[in-house]
Amino acid sequence: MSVELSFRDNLAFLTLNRPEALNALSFAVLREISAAFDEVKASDARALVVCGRGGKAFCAGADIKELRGRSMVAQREGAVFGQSVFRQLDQLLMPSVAVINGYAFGGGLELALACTFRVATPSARMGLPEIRLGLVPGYGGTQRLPRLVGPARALELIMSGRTVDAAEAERIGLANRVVDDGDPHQIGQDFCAQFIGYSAIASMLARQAVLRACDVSLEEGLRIEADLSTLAFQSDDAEEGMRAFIEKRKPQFSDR
Ligand code: CO8
Repeated sequence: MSVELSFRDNLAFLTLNRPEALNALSFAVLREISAAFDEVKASDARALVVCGRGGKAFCAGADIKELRGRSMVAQREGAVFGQSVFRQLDQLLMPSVAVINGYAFGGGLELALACTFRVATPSARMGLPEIRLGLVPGYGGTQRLPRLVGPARALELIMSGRTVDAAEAERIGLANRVVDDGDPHQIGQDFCAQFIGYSAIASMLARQAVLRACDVSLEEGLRIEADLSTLAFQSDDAEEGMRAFIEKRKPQFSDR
């Protein structure tokens, strides 16, 4: 198996395990990732950590050896398939965090872009180098990168194919944070610790509101926010959170 899925302490860990090819995304690997996302969706994990085994790469992108010599129809189907797999991350009720140590190129960076958060170690190197292969990103990079870093920066990175190091990634908002090297699972777990203790309902509704912010007008977005924040008030967790504040104690959230 080129994809390992494990569960620990309320978290799911998806680990790309094809280090001999720098965890490159063959179509077989993409199918395994898709099945793993389905399993995560059906679990009671509160967050998903995505990382790569081998220490050298998170993921070096789509499997270039497999992409050559295919028909245009097959390439388009491949792009749509890869997009649909990464889209599964948006549809999870829980947030996801990519732990990027080493290379995250092409489809590998697109996988990280589809996660809710990105944490980089100092060895992280990121980019969309497709232009250097005469290609264009096909797994969501042209759409998610500008939403994250703005259209001018995204265009520069996509049209030059240049590599961004960890410090620059953090500065331009591509990475949420740079942390010391270490075990990727532990890094992911430490990052998730800041939000997994809160109500899963409030967390899900807040994430949905922000995810939709980029796709709709401000007016529509404010309507969505009013609806989702009103919905949050209906939860037992909201009642518990406000009561605990007044009673000066720590809230006990139940995800109801
Ligand atoms: N695909 C297939 N194999 C790869 C890939 C890849 N993306 N990246 C690395 N490998 C393999 C190498 O071929 C090599 O295998 P072997 O030993 O059998 O030759 C092994 O991994 C180790 O790689 P290197 O020897 O190259 O390691 P280096 O440390 O010298 O270099 C790099 C590391 C800089 C990361 C280098 O491997 C590299 O540049 N890789 C390619 C990065 C890249 O261009 N990624 C973008 C790919 S295109 C894409 O992602 C989207 C295409 C559009 C999708 C549309 C869908 C239909």
